[in-house]
Amino acid sequence: MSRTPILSEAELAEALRTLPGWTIANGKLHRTYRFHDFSAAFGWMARVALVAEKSDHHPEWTNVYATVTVDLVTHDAGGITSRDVALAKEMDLLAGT
Ligand code: H2B
Repeated sequence: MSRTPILSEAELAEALRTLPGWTIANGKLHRTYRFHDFSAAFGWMARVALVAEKSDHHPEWTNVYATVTVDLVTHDAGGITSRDVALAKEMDLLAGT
Protein backbone atom coordinates (compact mmCIF):
# COMPACT_ATOMS: atom_id res chain seq x y z
CA MET A 1 0.00 0.00 0.00
CA SER A 2 2.74 2.43 0.97
CA ARG A 3 5.13 0.94 -1.58
CA THR A 4 4.13 3.17 -4.45
CA PRO A 5 7.40 4.06 -6.24
CA ILE A 6 8.66 7.62 -6.58
CA LEU A 7 8.15 8.95 -10.11
CA SER A 8 11.24 9.35 -12.29
CA GLU A 9 12.10 12.78 -13.73
CA ALA A 10 10.64 11.69 -17.08
CA GLU A 11 7.43 10.36 -15.50
CA LEU A 12 7.10 13.56 -13.51
CA ALA A 13 7.56 15.73 -16.60
CA GLU A 14 4.90 13.67 -18.39
CA ALA A 15 2.50 13.97 -15.44
CA LEU A 16 2.98 17.75 -15.30
CA ARG A 17 1.87 18.01 -18.92
CA THR A 18 -1.52 16.67 -17.78
CA LEU A 19 -1.69 19.03 -14.78
CA PRO A 20 -1.85 22.65 -15.92
CA GLY A 21 -1.36 25.05 -13.03
CA TRP A 22 0.80 22.60 -11.08
CA THR A 23 4.54 22.97 -10.58
CA ILE A 24 7.21 21.22 -8.54
CA ALA A 25 8.30 23.19 -5.48
CA ASN A 26 10.57 21.78 -2.78
CA GLY A 27 10.13 18.26 -4.13
CA LYS A 28 6.33 18.43 -3.95
CA LEU A 29 3.50 18.90 -6.45
CA HIS A 30 2.42 22.47 -5.85
CA ARG A 31 -0.60 24.55 -6.81
CA THR A 32 -2.44 27.61 -5.54
CA TYR A 33 -6.21 27.70 -6.00
CA ARG A 34 -8.13 30.96 -5.78
CA PHE A 35 -11.84 30.67 -5.12
CA HIS A 36 -14.60 33.26 -5.07
CA ASP A 37 -14.71 33.49 -1.30
CA PHE A 38 -13.97 31.55 1.90
CA SER A 39 -17.13 29.49 1.63
CA ALA A 40 -16.19 28.23 -1.83
CA ALA A 41 -12.62 27.52 -0.72
CA PHE A 42 -13.61 25.67 2.42
CA GLY A 43 -16.40 23.77 0.68
CA TRP A 44 -13.86 22.52 -1.86
CA MET A 45 -11.48 21.54 0.95
CA ALA A 46 -14.24 19.55 2.62
CA ARG A 47 -14.96 17.65 -0.61
CA VAL A 48 -11.25 17.00 -1.15
CA ALA A 49 -10.90 15.85 2.46
CA LEU A 50 -13.45 13.08 1.88
CA VAL A 51 -11.51 11.86 -1.16
CA ALA A 52 -8.21 12.10 0.73
CA GLU A 53 -9.50 10.13 3.70
CA LYS A 54 -11.08 7.47 1.51
CA SER A 55 -7.81 6.92 -0.38
CA ASP A 56 -5.69 7.37 2.77
CA HIS A 57 -3.62 9.98 0.96
CA HIS A 58 -3.61 13.45 2.44
CA PRO A 59 -2.56 16.88 1.21
CA GLU A 60 -0.35 19.45 2.86
CA TRP A 61 -2.36 22.63 2.44
CA THR A 62 -3.05 26.05 3.87
CA ASN A 63 -6.09 28.25 3.51
CA VAL A 64 -6.22 32.03 3.74
CA TYR A 65 -9.72 33.33 2.99
CA ALA A 66 -10.38 32.35 -0.65
CA THR A 67 -6.90 31.00 -1.38
CA VAL A 68 -5.79 27.41 -0.83
CA THR A 69 -2.14 26.49 -1.34
CA VAL A 70 -1.49 22.79 -1.85
CA ASP A 71 1.63 20.62 -1.67
CA LEU A 72 1.39 16.94 -2.51
CA VAL A 73 4.03 14.37 -1.67
CA THR A 74 3.95 10.74 -0.58
CA HIS A 75 5.56 10.81 2.84
CA ASP A 76 5.92 7.02 3.05
CA ALA A 77 7.87 7.01 -0.23
CA GLY A 78 9.82 10.21 0.39
CA GLY A 79 8.83 11.80 -2.90
CA ILE A 80 6.14 12.37 -5.52
CA THR A 81 4.27 9.26 -6.68
CA SER A 82 1.27 8.42 -8.85
CA ARG A 83 -0.88 8.83 -5.73
CA ASP A 84 -0.02 12.54 -5.67
CA VAL A 85 -0.79 12.88 -9.36
CA ALA A 86 -4.15 11.14 -8.82
CA LEU A 87 -5.05 13.43 -5.92
CA ALA A 88 -4.03 16.51 -7.93
CA LYS A 89 -6.39 15.42 -10.71
CA GLU A 90 -9.22 14.87 -8.22
CA MET A 91 -8.61 18.33 -6.77
CA ASP A 92 -8.78 19.94 -10.21
CA LEU A 93 -11.93 17.99 -11.02
CA LEU A 94 -13.63 19.12 -7.80
CA ALA A 95 -12.48 22.71 -8.40
CA GLY A 96 -13.91 22.58 -11.92
CA THR A 97 -10.60 23.55 -13.52
N1 H2B B 1 -0.63 10.98 2.95
C1 H2B B 1 0.44 11.30 2.22
N2 H2B B 1 0.42 12.39 1.46
N3 H2B B 1 1.53 10.53 2.24
C2 H2B B 1 1.61 9.42 2.97
O1 H2B B 1 2.65 8.75 2.97
C3 H2B B 1 0.48 9.07 3.76
C4 H2B B 1 -0.64 9.91 3.73
N4 H2B B 1 0.48 7.97 4.49
N5 H2B B 1 -1.70 9.65 4.52
C5 H2B B 1 -0.68 7.50 5.14
C6 H2B B 1 -1.65 8.60 5.51
C7 H2B B 1 -0.23 6.68 6.34
O2 H2B B 1 0.42 7.49 7.31
C8 H2B B 1 -1.35 5.89 6.98
C9 H2B B 1 -0.89 5.18 8.24
O3 H2B B 1 -1.81 4.96 6.05
